[in-house]
Parts: sequence; C-alpha cells; structure tokens
Amino acid sequence: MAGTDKRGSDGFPKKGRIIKAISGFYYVYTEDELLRQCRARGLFKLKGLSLLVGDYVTYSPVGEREGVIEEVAKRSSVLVRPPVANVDQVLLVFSVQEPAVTLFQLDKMAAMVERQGLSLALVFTKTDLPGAQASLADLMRVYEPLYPMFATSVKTGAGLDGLVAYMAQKTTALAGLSGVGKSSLLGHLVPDATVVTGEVSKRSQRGRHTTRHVELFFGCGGMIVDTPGFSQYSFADAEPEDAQAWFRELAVYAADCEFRGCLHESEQGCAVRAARAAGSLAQSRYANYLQLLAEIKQLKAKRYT
Ligand SMILES: Nc1nc2c(ncn2[C@@H]2O[C@H](COP(=O)(O)OP(=O)(O)OP(=O)(O)O)[C@@H](O)[C@H]2O)c(=O)[nH]1
Ligand SMILES: [Mg+2]
Ligand SMILES: [Zn+2]
Repeated sequence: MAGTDKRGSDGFPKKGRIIKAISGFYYVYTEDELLRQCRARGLFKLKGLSLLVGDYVTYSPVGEREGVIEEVAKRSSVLVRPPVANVDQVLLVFSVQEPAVTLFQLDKMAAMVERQGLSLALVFTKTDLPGAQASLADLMRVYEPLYPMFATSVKTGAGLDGLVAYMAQKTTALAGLSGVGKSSLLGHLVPDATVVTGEVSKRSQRGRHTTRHVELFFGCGGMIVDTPGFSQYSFADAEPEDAQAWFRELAVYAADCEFRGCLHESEQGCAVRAARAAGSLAQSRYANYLQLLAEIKQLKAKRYT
C-alpha cells in the first residue's frame, strides 16, 4: 500500500538532505528531487542524537510526500550558530556603508569562523553607495592577502558573477549583522527562492521583517543558507592562548615568537610585536586581536566566579 510503505519501491531506504526543520518536521530534499516532510525515528531522541539542517539522511518513504528519517551520515562540519551541518564555507557579509563595517566586528566574526574550522570569504556589499569605493580600498589593503574577497552591489550587479562562481558545488553559509544585505544578495543569487528582505522604513523602524528560521536554498550550482543568530556565537568557553590561531597572519608571526606561552601583548622581543612595528602586520588586526583576547580573558575569569 503506497500510503503505508516503509521502504521505497525497490525495498531500500532512500537518501536525501534536510533543507529545513520546523516544529519537529524535517524537510528532506530527496534523490528523486522531491521535498518530503519527515519525522525522525524515535531512536534518534533515545540515543540523544540530533538532526540538523544540512544533514545527509536515509529515510523510508511514507506515501507520496512524507517519510521517516532512519539514519544520518557522518558530518563533514557543523556550524554552531545557527546549527547547520556539512557547510563547506562561510561568507561573511558586511556593508561598506549603511551601516559602515566595523573592523573589530569583522575580525571577531572571522575569528568565530576560524575557530569552527570552516573556510571563509568576505563579501562587502552596497558598493554603489557614496564613499564606498574609498572604504573598499582600505579594506582590500588589509583583507585581500588573507581571504577571498568580493565587493558587491545588488543595485549595479557588481561582483555577483564572482560570487556565483565561488559558490558553485558548495554548501555556503551567509552570515552577517542585520541590515548588511544578506537577504538582498540571496534574492539576486537565487531569484526564485522566497527570501525575506528587510526594508528599513524612512519614517519608522517598525514593521521590519528579518530572517528567522534556518533553511538551505538551491542556488549558484550549490546550496546556500542564511544564518540568523550567527552573531550570537560566543567565546565564553574559549581559551586566551587559542585566539592567536584565529588571526591567520598573526599566527604565522606567532610561530616565530620564542617566548613560550606568549600572548603577544607587551613582551619585549616578541615576534608578533616586531611584525607589528615593522608594518607587516596591520595595526587594526593586531589591535583587534588584543581586544578579542581581553574579551576572552574576561569571559574566562567569569567561568571561575
Ligand atoms: N544601496 C544598496 N542597498 C542595499 C544593497 N543590498 C541591500 N541593500 C539594502 O539594505 C537593507 C537591508 O538589506 P537586507 O537584505 O534585508 O539585509 P539582511 O542582511 O538580510 O538583514 P537581516 O535579515 O535583518 O539580517 C535593505 O533596505 C536593502 O534594500 C546594495 O547592494 N546597495
Ligand atoms: Mg535577511
Ligand atoms: Zn609573542
């Protein structure tokens, strides 16, 4: 009976990928290109296993459009906040203007991604706005040697082709603070997806729609996920001595530092400070490393009080 079959017509469980999860239902995009509303086998809960958006699963079909998830494949990565499995790369999105990018915010978010071991590219949006080109030149000096970097505008179309190529065949998470233009980008990269864009009203800030649940979209020959909540990622469980590794060029100089356990703050003869003094390490990057380090130390002190 089609309505109660536990298996596919060939008798074997089928494969798919969870692209969204809403109130206990997992929406599985299947090999035969259907979206099935699935429940998880009770076993998952019993074993304390969770299912995540992005998971590759095996399911038993139930009827035409439903199913039961039987197994989950080993994950290649887990983005912590929001939880998404099997992300290949994170695009950190910042607007050059309105609002102007804050370098500490940028370096901190880059550190979040580095800490999670995911690869990272930077997208600078709204390059059509007045003053954007000058800010962009400053940003390029610091970040072009470190990360793939895209300068985009959904108004002029600048930079969009490069992004599309970068995202082909990958699962890409888009992260950035509210209002930087993530949904607008998605709307251009994935025109037929329903993406909510927040228009900041000139008269009031009310009635603004922002992205809430986590969902994978098909687009650019890969899959894309908007990541509400990413900026709430916390360093509360981080160790101060780990922070240097999340500033990749600083980590290279740190490897030459001969002081054991050096945090590269103020020590005479520290190789990182020498690189800073010689101008090979950007002033903003070093300052932001120190600021993040201070935050992490404070958070750590709180763990013991
Ligand atoms: N001038 C200009 N404005 C843009 C561009 N991209 C987005 N905007 C505007 O910026 C505002 C915010 O864009 P969204 O796409 O909603 O931003 P978001 O990052 O998705 O915001 P949240 O969903 O709140 O996280 C909207 O008013 C957009 O029209 C751009 O390339 N140029
Ligand atoms: Mg949005
Ligand atoms: Zn040092």
